Amino acid sequence: MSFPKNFLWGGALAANQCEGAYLEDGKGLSTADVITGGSVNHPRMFAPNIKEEYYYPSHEAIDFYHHYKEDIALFAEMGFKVLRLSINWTRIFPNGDDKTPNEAGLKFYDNVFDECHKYGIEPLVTLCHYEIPWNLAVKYHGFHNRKVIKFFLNYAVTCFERYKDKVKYWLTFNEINCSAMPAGALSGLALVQEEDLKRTEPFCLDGLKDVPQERYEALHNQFVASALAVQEGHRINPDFMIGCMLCHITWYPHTCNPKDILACQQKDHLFNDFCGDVMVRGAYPDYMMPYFKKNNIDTSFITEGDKEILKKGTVDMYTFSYYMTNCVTVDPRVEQVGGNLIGGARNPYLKLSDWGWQVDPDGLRYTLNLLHDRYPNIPLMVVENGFGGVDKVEKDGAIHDPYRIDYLKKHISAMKEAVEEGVPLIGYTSWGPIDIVSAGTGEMYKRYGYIYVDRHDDGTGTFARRPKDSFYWYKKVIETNGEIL
Ligand code: BGP
Repeated sequence: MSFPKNFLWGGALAANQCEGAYLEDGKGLSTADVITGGSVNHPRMFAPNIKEEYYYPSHEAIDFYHHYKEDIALFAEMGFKVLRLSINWTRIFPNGDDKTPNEAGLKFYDNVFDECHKYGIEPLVTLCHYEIPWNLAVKYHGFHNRKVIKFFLNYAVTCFERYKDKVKYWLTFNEINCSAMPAGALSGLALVQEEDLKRTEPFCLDGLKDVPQERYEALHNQFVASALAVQEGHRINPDFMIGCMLCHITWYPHTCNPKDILACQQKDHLFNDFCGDVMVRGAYPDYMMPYFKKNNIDTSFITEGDKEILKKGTVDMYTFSYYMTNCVTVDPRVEQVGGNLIGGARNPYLKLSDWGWQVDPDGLRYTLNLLHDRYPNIPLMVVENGFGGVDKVEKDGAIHDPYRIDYLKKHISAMKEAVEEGVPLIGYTSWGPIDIVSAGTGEMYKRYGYIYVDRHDDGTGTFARRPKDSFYWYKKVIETNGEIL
């Protein structure tokens, strides 16, 4: 057994990390557009009063908005079967609460999808990837306000109707489970408080006040918005495959101390299982109620009507990002490491990437089996995975990236083993097939691509594209359906 014949090989992008053209053709300001660039040592900042002296990576990004034809042609050359990208809500509804959509924005994505189909590439579209219209954050306090459910639904239905014959695969919210954590600030669903909006100087994302009651209410409203969108999507085109998307951080107990095991199970419940259970099984899981009670979260926001909506709006597939694993321990002396938005205890068996993430291909095989055991009735898709590293352009223009090939090879091989073990995996879109802005640090310096982009953190560069060694390697992988790695 090997990868299924129609396996969806491809790559994944997010609008605010690649498009640029941040106010072009009627686009409105999004939450991502008011976040500055940073680095591994300098956190990104909220700087809503746009000023010349600050650098906002989303404003130009890699200018996919004007280069999409060239980029999609390169993806086609690699043999992509699928391209995951997000629609920027503010291209369609610049303020989020507008009465009518912006035709120029709708047209842009028509063009992008047509270009994909020209090469037989199936688009996989995320409706909300770490950004919402800034106006919704300011005027309504983002998803904390139930009115935003209506605005999201209006946006989703507008997209479903417009692209019903061009897009079959949809995801509602990117890494929705990050909104369950205080770190959800970056998710663009940031619950910026009124006092923060009055600040004239940039302020750190991590510095946002965390109000757990509001955080869980906002997450709940996203669940309801997603479930309603799933129902509407199926009404508009019964062939749609609509998925949830989670940031799956697989946790291991640091030791076999039962206290570590219990702490690990709780972490898993709160971070990984909770959102998946609501979206796949259609109800809040039992373990959340005692947690809410213990943490003084009033759950009266979960109305009977909402429960019905959640039950009727379960997803057709479970998709997730996988970059690394972390450990959990009750022992405060154990060294901590960073990770994708959330860190954990150091695993002595794993090596760290340049950005301090623990590289763990076997963990992907384990995770796929874990998820299939938990949700046996729906297919899985890995919609993000990849290696953020530093690339060097040689004098002759070549870019040798054996570290990236090594990472991807091992992870694809782990997926293959999981498929052989019976996991219904239908696709793989590696993260950032072309270099894009990093979400965590806002850098271009951290690169994931098979295609190099001449763009740098000081805003210089020609935007020229150039294949790296991994480009030719991934082409072969797709050509042989994962047989030659
Ligand atoms: C995920 C996000 C992506 C992305 C990726 C890599 O959490 O969905 O948007 O960027 O992580 O993270 P980074 O860009 O910080 O390296």
